[in-house]
Amino acid sequence: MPSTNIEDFRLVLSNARNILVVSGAGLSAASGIATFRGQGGRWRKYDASILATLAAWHENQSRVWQFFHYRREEVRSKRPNDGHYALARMCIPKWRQVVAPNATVTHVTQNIDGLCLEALNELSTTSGEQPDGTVIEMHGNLFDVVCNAFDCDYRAKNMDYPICPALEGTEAIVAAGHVEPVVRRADLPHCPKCQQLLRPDVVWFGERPKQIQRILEAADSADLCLVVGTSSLVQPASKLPERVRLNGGKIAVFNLESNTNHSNEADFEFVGPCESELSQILGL
Ligand code: BJW
Ligand code: ZN
Repeated sequence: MPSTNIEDFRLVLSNARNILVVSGAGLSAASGIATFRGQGGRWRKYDASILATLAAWHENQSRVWQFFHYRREEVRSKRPNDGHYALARMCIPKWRQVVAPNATVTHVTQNIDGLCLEALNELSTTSGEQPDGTVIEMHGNLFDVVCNAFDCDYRAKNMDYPICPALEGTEAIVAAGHVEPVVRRADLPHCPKCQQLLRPDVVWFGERPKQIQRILEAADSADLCLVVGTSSLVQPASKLPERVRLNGGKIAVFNLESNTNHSNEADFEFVGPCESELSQILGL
């Protein structure tokens, strides 16, 4: 059985040399962003996980762009919560030194909402301290686009609202009970360099996660892994704690529910909303 003893956890934390944080949708739940596999994990009548595939993209680019347009609009008004800030403090020397003085921190998030980086940038600006920890968005970012053409290297941050005029209002049409609009390919976002279709720069099933080599290296050198708000059903993120454990490291799970994939192999398990648990248990 994993321990729930906060003092024992803090001792492990204070002695850690390399900390790997693996976070998922539960971290952003308190910011008002639906998790993938929980309630609200559907868009219109579609399962979000089914849409997160290359097959869905090839089948209906209009639908996938409408889905991303909707999520870009949803997320732009959302703010980081206390869970994001607690983890961001782990990446800023003046806070981390209090709880884990000798540790490096690599925060690998599966979330594409940008809130982990937003919290880190905000705390860095307000405290005037440079982060020394790293946040890696392994499944990409909602506001990044990449050219769909195999021979074009265009890739950019795109905060436009709407990303193209034809997507504006598509959600309202469906919400009003009308059939799903079909946006013509020519009216979807296009590459300014080669005029081919753009796609969201996110990682769908079957695709290679971003910065995977760096992530695996961080896992191999970690002696403590915090697994936060993820169902741990999706590889390779779900395999990272196991990697840490095989190297003799400890695992601490923070989740609203017990018995997630990693509960059995965890050394510590803190069941509850991570937006309050993290700051309390980390002491940040
Ligand atoms: C709270 C809380 C609160 C709620 N406080 N907790 C068989 C066939 C085909 C493929 C495979 C196969 N077997 C394995 C694969 C590989 C596949 C995979 O894992 N499939 C499984 C589903 C079977 N993986 C891939 O294809 C990945 N690529 C890959 O493996 O490449 C090969 C490779 C590996 C290594 C090196 C080189 C190459 C890519 C996976 C891409 C996943 N993409 C998505 C979509 C992103 C874009 C988009 O958003 O549209 O990423 S899917 C979706 O799931 C999204 C999420 O990041 C990801 C994980 O979900 P997450 O975060 O865990 O959310 P939930 O909803 O599942 O869980 C929420 C949790 O929070 C719950 O536990 C709650 O209890 C908790 N919670 N509120 C604390 N307040
Ligand atoms: Zn292009």
